[in-house]
Amino acid sequence: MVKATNATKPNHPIVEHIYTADPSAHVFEGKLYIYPSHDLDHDGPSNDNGDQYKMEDYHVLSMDDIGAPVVDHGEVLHVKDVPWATKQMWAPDAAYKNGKYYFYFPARDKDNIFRIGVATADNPAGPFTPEENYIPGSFSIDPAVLVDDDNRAYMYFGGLWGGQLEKWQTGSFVADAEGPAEDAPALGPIVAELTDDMLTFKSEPQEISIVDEDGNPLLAGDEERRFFEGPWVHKYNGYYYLSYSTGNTHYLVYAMSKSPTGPFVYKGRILPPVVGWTTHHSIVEFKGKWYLFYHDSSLSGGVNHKRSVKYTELQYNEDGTIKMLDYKPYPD
Ligand code: FUB
Repeated sequence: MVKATNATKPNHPIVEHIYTADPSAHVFEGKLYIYPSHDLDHDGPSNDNGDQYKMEDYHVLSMDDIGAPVVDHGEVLHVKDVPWATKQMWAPDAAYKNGKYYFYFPARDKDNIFRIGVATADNPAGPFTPEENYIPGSFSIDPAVLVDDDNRAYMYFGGLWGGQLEKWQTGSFVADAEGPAEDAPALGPIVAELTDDMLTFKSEPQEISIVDEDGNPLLAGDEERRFFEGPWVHKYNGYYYLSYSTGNTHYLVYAMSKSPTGPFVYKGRILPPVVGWTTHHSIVEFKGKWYLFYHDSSLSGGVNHKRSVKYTELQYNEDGTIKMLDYKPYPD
């Protein structure tokens, strides 16, 4: 199904015929492509493990220009077509390298453990053909891939609580592992360089350190600043910007580094809490302007697992820091 909506406006849902979340936006072939989660419209209960996020498939959306109608390219991958996956197709991302498009997605494997898979296509709208197995050595959720200017590619991933990051502190999955004590360094997101074929990790995944202006690691009890989920890395004026959600305190925040693997220095907030529990975003440059793609639950009247993708322009201060945005769930 290919469906076009009416023109879009900043801070309004970009589509209303399905619920969408976790938007990863990229410019491919001169257009904006958005790779979101596809939230199921169900009325089941919610819990802290995220069982309400029962997604089964992915759609790809595109816009010829900011404000143009959105094309829904239809279902591009379904869990039933992924040999290793069983459920919960959460926040995805896509990348382009060497003439091919790569779609990265987390899902639970047959042991109920979140892993990250990859699927490929010859064009950005898919459909995508999954690899037989998940990426060896992958774990947790929320993959985001940066193909750097030197053509090296890095995957950033990880998420606490339902995203299982706490359970991998020893390097293996420990089902009953808890997070660090409040006065211990917080868990950071994970980075792994991808192999040239973009299908496996070139190096052992490593934890990213996020520090304050004095170089001290953010602590696990610092819940308004520490990493929770949804890492995204973009580049601007020679700096790498790592932005992420603080989860249970509901902010989008960011940190900066001169290196793609950090350490990153915490800088501040990008977006205040939105309607709904989760907040998840991407940042993209298109035709000389910068945009934040994000989601909220305004269209569903606040149902956490029925979210809608929106976008708004993002601006920098002269020193390279990001101007914090206002948020209005129901703008004019
Ligand atoms: O969409 C399911 C999960 O909710 C994502 O993986 C998280 O980042 C949060 O947005």
